[in-house]
Amino acid sequence: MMSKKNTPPKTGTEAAIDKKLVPQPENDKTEKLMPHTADATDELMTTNHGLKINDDQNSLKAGERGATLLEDFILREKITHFDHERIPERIVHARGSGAHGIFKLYNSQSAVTKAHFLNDTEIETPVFVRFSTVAGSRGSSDLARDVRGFAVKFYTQEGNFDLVGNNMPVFFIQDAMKFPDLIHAVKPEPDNEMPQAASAHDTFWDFISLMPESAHMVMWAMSDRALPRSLRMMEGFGVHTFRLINEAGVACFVKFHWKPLLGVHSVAWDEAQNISGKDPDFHRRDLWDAIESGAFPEWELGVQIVPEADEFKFEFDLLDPTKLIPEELVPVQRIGKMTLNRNPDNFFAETEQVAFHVGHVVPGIDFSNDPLLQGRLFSYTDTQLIRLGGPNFHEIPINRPVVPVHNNQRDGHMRQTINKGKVSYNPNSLSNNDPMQVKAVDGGFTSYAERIDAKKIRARSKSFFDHFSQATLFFNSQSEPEQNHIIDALTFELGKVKTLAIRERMLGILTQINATLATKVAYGLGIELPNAPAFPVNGSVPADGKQEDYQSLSVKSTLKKSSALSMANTIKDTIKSRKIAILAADGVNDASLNAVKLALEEVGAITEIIAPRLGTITTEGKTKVAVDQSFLTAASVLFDAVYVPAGNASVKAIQAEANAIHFLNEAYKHCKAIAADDDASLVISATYIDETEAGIVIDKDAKKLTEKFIKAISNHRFWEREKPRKVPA
Ligand code: HDD
Repeated sequence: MMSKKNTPPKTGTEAAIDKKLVPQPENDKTEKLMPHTADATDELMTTNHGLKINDDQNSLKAGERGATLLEDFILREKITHFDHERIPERIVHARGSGAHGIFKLYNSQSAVTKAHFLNDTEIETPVFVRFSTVAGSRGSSDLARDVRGFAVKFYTQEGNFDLVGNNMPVFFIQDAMKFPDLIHAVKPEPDNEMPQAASAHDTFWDFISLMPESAHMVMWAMSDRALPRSLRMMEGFGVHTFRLINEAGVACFVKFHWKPLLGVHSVAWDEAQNISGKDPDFHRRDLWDAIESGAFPEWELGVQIVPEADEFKFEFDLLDPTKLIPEELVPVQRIGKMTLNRNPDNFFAETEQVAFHVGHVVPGIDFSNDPLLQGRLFSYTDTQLIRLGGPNFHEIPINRPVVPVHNNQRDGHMRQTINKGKVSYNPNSLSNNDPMQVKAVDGGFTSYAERIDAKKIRARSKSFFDHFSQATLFFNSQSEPEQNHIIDALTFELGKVKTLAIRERMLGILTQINATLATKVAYGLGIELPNAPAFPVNGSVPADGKQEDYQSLSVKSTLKKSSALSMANTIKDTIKSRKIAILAADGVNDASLNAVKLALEEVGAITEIIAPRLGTITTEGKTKVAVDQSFLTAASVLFDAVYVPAGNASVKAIQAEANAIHFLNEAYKHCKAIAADDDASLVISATYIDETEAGIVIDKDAKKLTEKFIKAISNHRFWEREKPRKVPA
């Protein structure tokens, strides 16, 4: 019998059919459309041209100790390919993590849109999602204070629909004309390329202090939303107002939302900075591990629908991307669920090469005139041309729609499709006009026939001039700890700014948002609070600029608070996939360890045993238990909660271990749930932990302890403990 090694190598298509394809195929047709994965298991090594390789260890030399020969085409092919392995990173959102999944609709939205995937509840639409930070390079830390990108590609039966959003519902600027300026300002400064992945520097705040329209977004970016606990615990927003169009051609406005089923949670700033050192891949790892372990992340897709007739009924302009529609005014209807259930096979091929574009829409979804959105409609294809090297990036497997593509576009760099026949134009008679354009009734895309009758003008609508009312609404809607975090973040960021005039100008903006906020930041910076400047701020108008572009209207939001804006009001009913550290050593009490460990795991939490050294620990009952991490490799910032079980020898060893005491103190400082068996309270007494405070659970009874501990972990954090700031660590 011929061995597998002797069979000819499989074609790409055959190899692909052996494996799950990208995105997961639903039938033979889609499978054939995406025959691009390769699995080398049990395969022979060849050059890129199919020649079997005999020696992959040595280059071809003139004698054993001689020079390498130019003739060595195998070496040259390998090195040349290696030399070209990198492509330019994304100009923004360079650092990202991706995952595959599916989207399933709850109930038909045919009343408002004709998009098939939002009409038919039977359809499971494959998706690929890429989360990202904005400012940092590809190798930067996940835990930078930053906006997170939340880009979803729906592979629908009518073509790809990309919802390219962020984890914040508004943006810094109102017009795409200012995007390069914003990004130049936030990126590392061009003379010394510092700081990496941080907005805490002069150029960012210089720009922001001159752009009052960014006030609302700055509140979000300085809030804990910029420090997510996990990508799985972030909201997502389409940001702009889009349009939905139904079968009858009736349009309405829509804002898209993603609501995470695990709730919206963040980490503390001190913690974020620590995580950046201990595990810069914290978010990427968390997403990967959750999917590998079957704890699939889920979000509900929400829509806020505004009939066209209501376009002017709000205090703000629906086209202004620095404004959100408060959920109190227009509730978010949850219409379907996205589940991420498969990690990419290859980071480069999928996560790095995926190309999103706000202009990828399907019939039933259309744009509004938001000037930021309009500029984005140009930018995304343009950026792929340089990044992915030419006009055929749509042929890269991750970017291919799951439906066939036919048109008269031809050739270009790295063309994959082999188009048959002579005809590449339309109209034609030689090929019966194929491929034929499609009538709207048969699914052909038609743009919404919005009536436009206007003069060409470079200007901004006065309805965009209210820059502060929603910034104030956001700040006022936060809980007290959340407000304190915003004050601390601004004090930190502006504290890193060297130019006094920039700090002062920013304080001028803060006074327009909230007097207490401005006073507290001014105090932290040790400078006098300036009198609130009336915009235009001195020096903010370019020599040839138009004064009115920089004015701000003084508008007060009628709504005083919006509860959806505060993470304090998020769901707190689960500890699924939360990471709990158990600090133990030889002599740990079996019952005290096992009862709590099992109970936590039963409700979906992940436990890890941290001990003085790796290997195993021996329990009081002489059982050997595997250690997951030592105090050298573990850090409290990588966990959600800590438990110290009983057992005389174990308790003594933990109490004597400086790193264990630091671990507990740090978890306490970061306001996490901490539990200890009553018989382990010796350990607690060696720390700064105040046993009487919220989130500290000490009990002899394992059952009672677990009940209280689980409740405490699901609360996420006890920010009220932060105030006294007793922990110097
Ligand atoms: Fe953008 C990438 C989100 C404004 C130009 N943007 C990019 C990504 C996300 C967003 C999530 C990463 C996609 C991925 O994972 O590959 N961008 C936004 C949001 C915006 C926004 C929510 C405002 C509401 N962007 C914006 C403007 C412009 C761009 C105004 C230009 C006029 N964005 C780009 C880009 C990027 C990009 C340069 C870089 C890489 C890419 O597109 O594919 O074209």
